[in-house]
Amino acid sequence: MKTLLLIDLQNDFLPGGALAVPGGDEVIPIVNALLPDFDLVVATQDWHPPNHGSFAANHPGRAVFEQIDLDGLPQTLWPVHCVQNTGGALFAPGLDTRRVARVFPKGSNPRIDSYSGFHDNGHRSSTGLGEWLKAHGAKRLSVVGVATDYCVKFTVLDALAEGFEVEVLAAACRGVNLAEGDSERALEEMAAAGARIVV
Ligand code: VGL
Ligand code: ZN
Repeated sequence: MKTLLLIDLQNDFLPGGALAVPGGDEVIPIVNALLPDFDLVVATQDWHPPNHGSFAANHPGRAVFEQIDLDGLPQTLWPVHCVQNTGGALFAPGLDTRRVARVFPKGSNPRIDSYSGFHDNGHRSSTGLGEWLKAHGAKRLSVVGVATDYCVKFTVLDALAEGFEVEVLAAACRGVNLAEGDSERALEEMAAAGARIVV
């Protein structure tokens, strides 16, 4: 059984969006073409309330991409993005969502960010994704989406820790690359943790 995980393929992460990932739009047709190869397709959706602590705008005097401490965890400050029930949080219009069996929202607690589709960044609570996948018989996961250096990376690391066999389809992933090479380093970290990187 083959399972595909679509990570955050949302308007705000595509060119023109609030937190645009360079080339994010290029993965949409690649993902659409992959869909028929999979038995089970699941998507994550970054889904923040307007007062989310990861938004620079909610920290007077702080700028986008600065690092702060948020409830005891290091937090990169982002532009306001993927606000619940806004167009930016919607899946890319070109994405074929008909075969998505279930969507797992994440990042709804204003006090903590959630890059991984499985847990928040402090592993304080679970989205239910791991349990759901296991209940549906998934053992091997293929992962695509954005951003390679944030949500893809942390989803893959958590998936490995939960005992899934994981492959990253790198051609269908794009990164933010706040620092040059971040996506390459993220792929190396995922490989070192046991993921197979398919180029
Ligand atoms: C993401 C930064 C903030 C991602 C989400 O989808 O990689 N990155 N929120
Ligand atoms: Zn976010």
